[in-house]
Amino acid sequence: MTRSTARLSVIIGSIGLLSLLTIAGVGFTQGHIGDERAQSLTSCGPTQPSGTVVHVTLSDRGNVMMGASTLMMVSLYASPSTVPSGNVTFVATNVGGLTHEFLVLPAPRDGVGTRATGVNGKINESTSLGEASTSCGRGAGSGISPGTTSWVTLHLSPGNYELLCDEPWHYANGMYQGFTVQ
Ligand SMILES: [Cu+2]
Repeated sequence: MTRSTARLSVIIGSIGLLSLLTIAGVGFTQGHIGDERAQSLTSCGPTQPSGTVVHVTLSDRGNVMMGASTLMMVSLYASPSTVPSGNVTFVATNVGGLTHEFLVLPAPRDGVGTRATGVNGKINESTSLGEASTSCGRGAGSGISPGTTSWVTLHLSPGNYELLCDEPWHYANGMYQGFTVQ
């Protein structure tokens, strides 16, 4: 058993307890977060988006810290998920309560969701084609704050891609989606 496998086992063993804590946390804070979302969602976005526009929703429903790792309910939803080749403008809006990112990478050989996660909870971003990861602005940055939007335009060839968030442990908790360029 490798060190990372051992760590994964510990995490999986804790899911039952953490799920209960997460559900309790969501129930407690839901109303408050909802109010904040309504007030903080801004209208920032690209003024003249190039090519096909893909709207990406980044969301979460509370989280629980445990040592260096975090388990959470996070999701990434992009629509449409199939587009023609050429310029694609991704407009990513964070409707959750945590900071998120948005990255575009070629799909991994073994399929969407199969990337290895390092001990820091992040994937290897070296093949990233581009990202929208700033608050109310275009391109890379230090993350998309709750209630804000980031965007990026990429020229994509036909193929299979993976859209993901690489805040620590978000990918490992399912924050990715397959994306097809025809
Ligand atoms: Cu995220």
